[in-house]
Amino acid sequence: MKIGIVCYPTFGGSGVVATELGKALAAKGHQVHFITYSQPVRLDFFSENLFYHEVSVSDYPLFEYQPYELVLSSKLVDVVKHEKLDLLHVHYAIPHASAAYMAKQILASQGINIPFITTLHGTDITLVGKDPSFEPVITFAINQSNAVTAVSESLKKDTYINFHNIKKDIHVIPNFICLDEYNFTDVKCHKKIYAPNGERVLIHVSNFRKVKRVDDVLRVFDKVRKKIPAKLILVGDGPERANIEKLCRELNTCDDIKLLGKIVNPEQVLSIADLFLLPSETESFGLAALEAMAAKVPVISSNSGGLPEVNEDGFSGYMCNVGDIDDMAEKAIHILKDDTTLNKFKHNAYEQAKKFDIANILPLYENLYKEVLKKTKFKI
Ligand code: GMT
Repeated sequence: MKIGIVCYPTFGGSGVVATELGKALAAKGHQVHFITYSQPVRLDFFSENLFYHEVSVSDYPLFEYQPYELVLSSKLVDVVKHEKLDLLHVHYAIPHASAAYMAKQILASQGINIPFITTLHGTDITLVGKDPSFEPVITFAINQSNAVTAVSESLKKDTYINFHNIKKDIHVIPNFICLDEYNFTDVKCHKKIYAPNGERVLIHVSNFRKVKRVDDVLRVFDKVRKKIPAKLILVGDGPERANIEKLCRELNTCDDIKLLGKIVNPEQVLSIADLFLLPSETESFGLAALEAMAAKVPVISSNSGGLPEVNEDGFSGYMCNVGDIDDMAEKAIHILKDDTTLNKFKHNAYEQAKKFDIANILPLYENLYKEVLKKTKFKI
């Protein structure tokens, strides 16, 4: 198949999922064309089946806001036509689903039939999308998609709750992980850099937005290190960074915390950690938790959104109510207190990650593509 993928090319989980999906499809012999405003961060190598088409919006003094969606639609028309794509798969509804709809209509007027699949990732539904300033367009674009997927049962449910006029049947296809990329042998050596005296290493990876509750990460860590020698690694960056730095000074924990900034492939740093903290307000799936488990790191997460579909309470880690830092710290101390318990949780975390191996999930997307193509082949 010839597939066009539209996504946010930056550090967000939806872009990571879209890029890894494209790479896996290309490895299976499909031709994959990424259509985005910059090269996806994890698309940094050559493959005969992978192509990248940049969407560039030219600046004009009249535009206070650049019309990205229109330029994207035009680019989609061009790429579909000239690369003879079979279908488009857009990740994150805003504004990708409506841009795909527009391209589809333009192409239909030229006798070209291009179906599009929309994958809902989270905040496009739970935060931004349900805002009245977006809602009618999102509802329309979802209904016009040839198929819609959501990354968890929880997100599917939230979509029907937040958008009353959705008529589409939503397929749940969970996020996935490429387990082969998590096979490190030099863990002990790297761990010494951050934990020279054998301290336990806690880690958090996110885009440091309010919804991630990074301040809870610091407070939990503060409680843990009062009982167990520990270090904290923070990977990522974002709007809460300044508040986090202020809080670590207030708690007097800065010497035990390393802020590493944005890291394109966090697998290696995850592999030196003993415990991952994800106390988010909401998380449609929590790809970061799955990445941690693939690196054999148990997870203490909140129990909101799709997290219960990813983290198994008492097995791959624990789940606590949002904001319950005492409970999170208590569960963290339980996991970290001795090597036998920690190793059991590490083993379980990896077992849990195996359920989401790409080998299990990729066929779900391929089958959906085939189904969509069969249904739409002769329709314009
Ligand atoms: O809202 C975000 O955090 C960004 C978004 C993204 O584009 O990375 O993340 C969402 O999609 C991820 C991939 O499907 C999920 O793993 C995250 O849970 C989800 N974030 C939220 O629901 C907050």
